[in-house]
Amino acid sequence: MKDQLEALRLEIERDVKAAKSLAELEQIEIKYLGRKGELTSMLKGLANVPADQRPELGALANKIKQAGLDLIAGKRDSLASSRYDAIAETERVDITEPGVRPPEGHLHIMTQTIREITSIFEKIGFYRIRYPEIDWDWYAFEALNMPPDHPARDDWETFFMDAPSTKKGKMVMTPHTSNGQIHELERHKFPIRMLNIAKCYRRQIDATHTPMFHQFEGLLVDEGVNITHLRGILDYFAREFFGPGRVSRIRPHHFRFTEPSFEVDISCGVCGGTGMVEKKKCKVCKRGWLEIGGAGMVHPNVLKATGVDSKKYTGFAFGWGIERVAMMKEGVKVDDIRVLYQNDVRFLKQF
Ligand code: FA5
Repeated sequence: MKDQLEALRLEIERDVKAAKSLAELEQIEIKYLGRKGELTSMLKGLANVPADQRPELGALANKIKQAGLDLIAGKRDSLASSRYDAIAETERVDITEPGVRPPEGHLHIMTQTIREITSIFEKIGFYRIRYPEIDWDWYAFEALNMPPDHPARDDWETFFMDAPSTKKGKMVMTPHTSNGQIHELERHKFPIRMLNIAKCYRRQIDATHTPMFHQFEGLLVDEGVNITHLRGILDYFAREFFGPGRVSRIRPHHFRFTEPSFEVDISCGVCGGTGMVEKKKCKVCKRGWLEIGGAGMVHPNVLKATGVDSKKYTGFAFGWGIERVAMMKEGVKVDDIRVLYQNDVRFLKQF
C-alpha cells in the first residue's frame, strides 16, 4: 500500500503541473482528493491493513493529501494570475488615445420653429399661453359662433372623445387653436395679446396634411383695435420670420368667428412677389404669393359669448399651421409634410 500511495503522489504532482485551466484543475482535485476520489478511497481501505501498519500508512496518506491540496492551491493562484495577465493584455485601454464623440442630437425643426415664432411675437408684447388640447365643444366650436348644425362644423373633421356630454358639450381633440381665444376672452383681462401654440388634430392625411399638426393663434383685443393693426403685425411677422423685403397681403375669406375674415398670403421669396422668374412663371408660387393661414377681426358674437362688451373692445385673431410655415421658409425644401414626423434622422439632421 505504501508503494501505491507513493505512486499516487507522483500522479497527483504530474497532473497538477500539467493542468492548463482552472476547470481542469478542479477536475483533478475531484479525481484524487474528492469525497469519492482515489486517495479518499485508499484512506478508507486502511481498515483492511494490519493494525500495526495503520498509523504509519495513515500519516503518509494524510501527508500526501495535504501536499496535494497545497500543490493545487499554488497552481490555482498561478493559473488565475496568468488569466488576469491575458485579460490585461487583450483588454488594455490606452487612455491617451483620442476619444470617440457620441452622436449629438438637436431640437426638432418643429421645436425650433415654435421657439422662433414665440420670440418674434414676444418682442412686440405677445405672451405665450397654453390651453387644453382636449377641450369642450363650447371652446372649440360653440362659443366661436359655430352652432351644432352649422355645416362648417363638418369641415373640421374632428376627433370626438368617447366621454359623456356636459353643459359645455362633448369633449374633442382640438381641431384648431382658436379654442384659446374663448379661454383667454373669458378671463376678461385686457389688453389681450395672446399667443397660443398647441397641437391640433383632424382626420386628414396626405402630402399637405397630417392628423396631428401645430397651429399658432394670435389674439389681440383692446379698445380701438382695427384692421390696420392686424396688417402691421402680419407684415412684421413676414419680415422677421421669412426675411427682410417679404410682405403680407390679405384676401377676403370666411370664418365663423371673425368678421371680416381674411386669407393671409406672404410674398414669395423666389420671385419677390412678381410671380415671374426670368420671364417664366415662378415654380414655387406661380403667382407671387404663398398662402399661410387665416385671420380676421374678432366677431361680435364671440365677444358676446364670452361676456365681453363688444362696443368697448375690438380685436383681431390669426391662426396658422406651423408645419406649413416652416416648410415655406427659404432653404427648407420639403414637398411632403409627413416626413416631419417619420423620425428619419437623415432628414431631421438637415435642420
Ligand atoms: C383655422 O384653423 C382657423 N382656426 C384659423 C383662424 C384663426 C382664422 C383665427 C381666423 C382667425 P384653417 O382650417 O384654414 O383655419 O387652418 C389654418 C392652417 O392650419 C392652415 O392654413 C394650415 O396651414 C394648417 N392646417 C390645417 N389642417 C392641417 C393638417 N391636417 N395638417 C397640417 N396643417 C394643417
